Amino acid sequence: KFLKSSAVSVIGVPFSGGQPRGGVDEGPVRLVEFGILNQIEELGWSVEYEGNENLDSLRPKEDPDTLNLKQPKYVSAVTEHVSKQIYNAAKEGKFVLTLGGDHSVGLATVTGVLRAYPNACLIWVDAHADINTPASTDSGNIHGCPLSFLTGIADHHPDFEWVQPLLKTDRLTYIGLRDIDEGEKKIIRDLNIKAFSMHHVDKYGIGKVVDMALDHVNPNRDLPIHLSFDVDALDPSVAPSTGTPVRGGLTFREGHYICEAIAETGLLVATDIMEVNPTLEDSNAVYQTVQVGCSLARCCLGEALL
Ligand code: HAR
Ligand code: MN
Ligand code: MN
Ligand code: MN
Repeated sequence: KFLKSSAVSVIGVPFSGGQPRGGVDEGPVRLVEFGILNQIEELGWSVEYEGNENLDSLRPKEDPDTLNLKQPKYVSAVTEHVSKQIYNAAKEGKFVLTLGGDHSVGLATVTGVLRAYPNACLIWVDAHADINTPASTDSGNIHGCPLSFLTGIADHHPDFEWVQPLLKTDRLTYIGLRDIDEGEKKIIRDLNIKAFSMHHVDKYGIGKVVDMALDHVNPNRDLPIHLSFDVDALDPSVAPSTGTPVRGGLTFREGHYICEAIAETGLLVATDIMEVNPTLEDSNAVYQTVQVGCSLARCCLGEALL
């Protein structure tokens, strides 16, 4: 309904500056090596991929912690830059598939998508809520903060002046949460953000949870959808190679069901596959994690639809 062609723009963001562990910057290249581009082509899409850009040139000479945040200038420069790539692809009516990289890159994807589609809703699939503010973050890792900037609840931060509060809190919903900081719980409660934790997945089943999530953010099924999928939403037995695994996550099928059901709406315009870190755990774990990243992406692009 919203896409103007059957082109997918694949944007690799080899970036790890939003958190302390190296290796997540190798996520995109490993997903591509595994064959994600050909797999998407086999589904009938034309694929545009410019390669993984070298983001090192955006690294500032000095980047002191500022108002609790670590590497704020680097994260800001990379995400502002990438947001423009994503906007350009989205406004041309291409499906945008972003391969992370850590989840600070959500600043870029959500901004780019919402500039192109101001009414879009966001489904954030994650073990974590990623809505800490500079004031509430304990870790200072910006991958735990993107949604506070995007919703405008973050306190002012001099390095993130470019980020506009384009995301209304009633257009945001979560699936898969199970490791939320106290400050984040308060934010979610105070702002009435619709969140489906693993408790809700257990209670209602994934089918009902996705229906309820869509009913909340997209009640008439007429708005574009952006899906941001952090692979740590999956159980560590399914996606072990990620920086902050948390037990008790989504099964293989639950993760894929989310992608399939959203694809089935015909409203999905952008997907992020984030936090694949192919340097963590053994080679079998890496294989499993990269493979699941690819299959989630394919399901978003209609693989399972009959
Ligand atoms: N809430 C914690 C923090 O802010 C952990 C954050 C995130 N980890 C992620 N993001 N992988 O989903 O530091
Ligand atoms: Mn995340
Ligand atoms: Mn996470
Ligand atoms: Mn935590």
